[in-house]
This record gives sequence, C-alpha cells and structure tokens, in this order.
Amino acid sequence: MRLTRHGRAAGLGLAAAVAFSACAGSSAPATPFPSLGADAVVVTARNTQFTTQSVHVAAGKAWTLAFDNQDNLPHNVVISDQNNTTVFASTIVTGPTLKVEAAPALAAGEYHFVCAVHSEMHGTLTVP
Ligand SMILES: [Cu+2]
Repeated sequence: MRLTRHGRAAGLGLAAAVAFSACAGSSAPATPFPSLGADAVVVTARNTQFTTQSVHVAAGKAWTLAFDNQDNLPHNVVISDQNNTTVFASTIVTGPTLKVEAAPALAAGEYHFVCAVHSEMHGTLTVP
C-alpha cells in the first residue's frame, strides 16, 4: 500500500485546487490547463467517455467549463436539467484540444450532461 503525500488533501479540495495540484488523488486526473480561475470546472473526455463523470458548481454564479477533449473525435458537453431542458451546450471540438468556455449561472438542483455527438457519454452535475 502506497500513499502519496497530497492525495487526501487534493481529494477534499475544490475543482480549482485539483486543477493546480500535480499530485491529485487517483480519481482526479491531472489537468493540462495552464491556468484556471476558481470558478472553473474541468471535464475530461477520453476513449469516448467522460472520465470526469460527477462535477459540481456553485448555485447562481456564472462559471467556467474547462473541457479537455483527449480524443481525436468531436465531443462537447450538453447540460440538461431534470426536465431535460438544455441549459448549456458547449462548442463541439475535435481533440486532442483544450477548450475553455463561459457557462451560465444555474439554479440549485441535479443536472445531467452528455456529449451531443455520443449520447453514451454522460455524467452528472450537482448544484448544491
Ligand atoms: Cu462525443
């Protein structure tokens, strides 16, 4: 059994802290983004899956989607509310590429996200 020095702390951190941590916990992938604000949420697509399947953002505040498409395929992030109403759809980009986009403030609740091109790619967004 082998523990990294910062694994536990990184797991408890905010998305921004994880983004800047070179030694994040095993469930938090390292990010290639050079700099991200505190409101940024990293979502990673790899092998036609979102490897970041559960994210959260603060209620009522605009935020930033930092999308890391590692596939040589077109992907995006389409967020829908519980009524299946789309509340945000990012630009479809073919990777490998990094795309940072402004996302709108969301009301508290549970949301679902998919890739517009690959409906089998999905995850959840929680707004507490
Ligand atoms: Cu896709």
